[in-house]
Amino acid sequence: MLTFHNPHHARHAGQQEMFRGQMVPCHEVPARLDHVLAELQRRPVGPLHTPDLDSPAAQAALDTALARVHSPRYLDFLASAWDEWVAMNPANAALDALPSVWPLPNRHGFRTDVLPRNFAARLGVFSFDSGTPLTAGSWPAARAGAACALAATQAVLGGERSAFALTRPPGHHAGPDFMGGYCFINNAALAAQALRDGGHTRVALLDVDYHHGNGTQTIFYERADVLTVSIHGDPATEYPFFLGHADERGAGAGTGFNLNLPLPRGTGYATWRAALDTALQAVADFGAQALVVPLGLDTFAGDPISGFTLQTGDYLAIGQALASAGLPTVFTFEGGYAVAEVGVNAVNVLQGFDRGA
Ligand code: Q9C
Ligand code: ZN
Repeated sequence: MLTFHNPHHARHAGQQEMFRGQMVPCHEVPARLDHVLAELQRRPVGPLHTPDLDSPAAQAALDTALARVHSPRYLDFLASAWDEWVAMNPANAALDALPSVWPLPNRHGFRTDVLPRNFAARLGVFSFDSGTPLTAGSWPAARAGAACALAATQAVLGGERSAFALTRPPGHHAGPDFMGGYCFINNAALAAQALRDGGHTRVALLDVDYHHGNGTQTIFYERADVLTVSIHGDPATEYPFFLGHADERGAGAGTGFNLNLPLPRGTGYATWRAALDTALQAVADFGAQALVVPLGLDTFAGDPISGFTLQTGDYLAIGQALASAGLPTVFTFEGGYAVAEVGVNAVNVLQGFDRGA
C-alpha cells in the first residue's frame, strides 16, 4: 500500500465550529493526520510519498481533475474566498470565515443564480452548515489534498493494488458546488472520476465513515458508471440529517446505482459488519473494476461526535473484508475524531487490507 500524504494539511486549522448555539473547539484538527502518519512510520504498510505540487504540469492536471467534479463558480469561490473575507474587514484576518445566512436553495424561491457581491452571503450560497471554518490555509490545504487523491489514483492506474490518500480537510460531504461537514473538495469523488478517466468503465465507492457521504452521493446520483454505497448513522438522528436514507436509490440513468445502509446510533461491529457484507455484495453485483473507500474512523466506540461502537481490532477485519473484493483500491482519509486512536485504527484497516490482498 502506497501512501500519499498532504504536506500542507496543517495550513487548514479552524479555531471553532458552531454547535447548537455556541462556538466549540474544532474536532477536525491537524493532530488527526499527524497521528496517522506517526503510526505509519511506526508500523509501515508501504512507501510514504508526498504528491508533486510544484510542476506546472501537475497543477494543470489538478485543475482539470477538480473541474471534472466541482463547478467552475464553486472553484472560483474557494480560490478567492480568504482574500475576499479579509477584504470585507482587515480584522477578519484573525478570524475564521463561517456562514450565518443561507438561501435554502430548494425552497422559498431564494435565488442562487445571482451571486451576492457580499462575501458573507456568498459563503452561505456555497455552504450547508456552520461547522466548517474556512481559514487562510483552507484552499492550499484542500488543493494539495486533491493532489494526494490524484497521485494515489495514478499509482493504482499504474498497477498498484492499493493506495491511500492521507489528507485533511476531509472530502466526502463536499458536493459539486458546496462545502460543509469539515469538507471542501471531494477527494474520493476525484479519485473515482480519475479511475473512470483512466479507463475503468465501472467504479464503486464504498463509504465507511460514520456520516453519510452526501457530497459523493450527490455528485454521482444520476450516473450508472459510478456506484455509490454508504454505511452510516441513520440521518433521522445523525448528521448530515437531510440525505442518506435507504430509499435514495439514484435518479435518471443512475437509478439503482446508489445504495444507503443507514444503521441506528449504538450499532456495534456484528451489525455493522453485516452491512459491510451487503455493501460488498452490491459492489460485486455491479461488476466494479475499481474501488474507492472514503475511510472514516469515526465509527470507533471512542469517537466524541459519533454513535457506533466499533473497536480497534475490528478495523483489521474491515481492511481484510475490503480486500476480499479483489479490486484495485484507493482509500481517502475522511473522519475520525478520537485523535489519540485514529492513527492505530486507520493503519489497522490498511494493514488488514494488505493481509487480505
Ligand atoms: N455533534 C466528517 O466526518 N458536526 N465530517 C456534527 C455532532 C458535523 C463530520 C456535530 C460533523 C461532520 C468528514
Ligand atoms: Zn464522519
